[in-house]
Amino acid sequence: MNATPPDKQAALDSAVADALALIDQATDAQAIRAAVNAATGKKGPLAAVKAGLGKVPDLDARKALGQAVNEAIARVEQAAHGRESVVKRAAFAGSIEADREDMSELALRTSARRGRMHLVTQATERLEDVFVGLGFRIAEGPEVETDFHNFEALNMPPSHPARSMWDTLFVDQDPQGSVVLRTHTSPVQIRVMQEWPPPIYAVMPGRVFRKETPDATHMPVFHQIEGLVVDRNITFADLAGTIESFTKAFFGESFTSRLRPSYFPFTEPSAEFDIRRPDGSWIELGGCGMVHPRVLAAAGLDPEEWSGFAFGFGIDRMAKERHGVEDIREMYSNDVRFTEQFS
Ligand code: FA5
Repeated sequence: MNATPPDKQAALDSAVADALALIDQATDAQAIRAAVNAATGKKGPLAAVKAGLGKVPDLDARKALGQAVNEAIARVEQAAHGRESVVKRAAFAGSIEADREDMSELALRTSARRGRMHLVTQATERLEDVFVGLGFRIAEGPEVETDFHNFEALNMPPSHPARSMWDTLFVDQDPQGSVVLRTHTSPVQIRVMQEWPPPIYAVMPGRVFRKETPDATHMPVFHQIEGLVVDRNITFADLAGTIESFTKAFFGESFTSRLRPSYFPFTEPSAEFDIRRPDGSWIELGGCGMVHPRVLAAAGLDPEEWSGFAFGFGIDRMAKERHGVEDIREMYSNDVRFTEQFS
């Protein structure tokens, strides 16, 4: 069998090499097909060799050359197929990358961004738990109060000097001065006594308002929890015992309490309630005392039959003490990084 003439074989080899180089560089199916067509198409080098077949006189030589041309075409096609599958896989991988959804923000929102209750809410709920454990019921009253409940029924008639103990915010409503933003939770004592028949064991948490400049221990809007006990034969010892039990339950066994003589128009005798921290320092948390007979009478109870004690603690100050927060204003900075420190 005659071999392909060397010059023809060289032309075929160089045409195939050119085609393979183009195919190798192609990055999409279109470019691959273009490279194939350039080599095998009608005007391509392989077609030119093929066209010369008729001029080969020897039959065997013609056959051999025809076979060589077919082999050259097959090599180009094979290379094209191989390259096509590589390009296809790359395109698929690229489309997956392009379609990828960034879920990282979603993950952040569902885990790290889970909310926590505000320190004051946490403290209020804990206080309620402690007092419910001691046998108290929970009551609430309005934040916008009448002068009667906020002052008068609490033994502070109009122009009583003790009214100036609270820097009052008035509601602009006629008759002027008759409606206030409650300055303390003590008016809820009156409402509870008016509604519930004694014996009464109640705590009344809520928001209160005073015209005050914020500083490390004061806010113009803050929270108190009022306590009221009305029963027969209630003494100051009951008050002191309740406050000590509460101190240990809320702050822990390493804290103790003391009562310092003080003055409130609605209690007699009255006291200030301080707690002693484990480091020996004292901090004032609230006022307390035996319910004044005039207050019992104003709420419709007979002071000869009933006696009681009351207290009012600052919840924000308690939360501050319990968590060692330096400045009460930090609790209202609305900075999540602050709140997240407390679970
Ligand atoms: C009263 O408001 C009385 N009603 C308490 C009371 C109730 C006495 C029942 C007797 C019987 P006082 O103004 O001292 O008292 O406030 C009580 C507590 O609220 C304070 O000890 C303090 O812990 C807290 N407090 C007062 N003013 C502020 C303020 N501006 N910001 C944060 N906490 C405050």
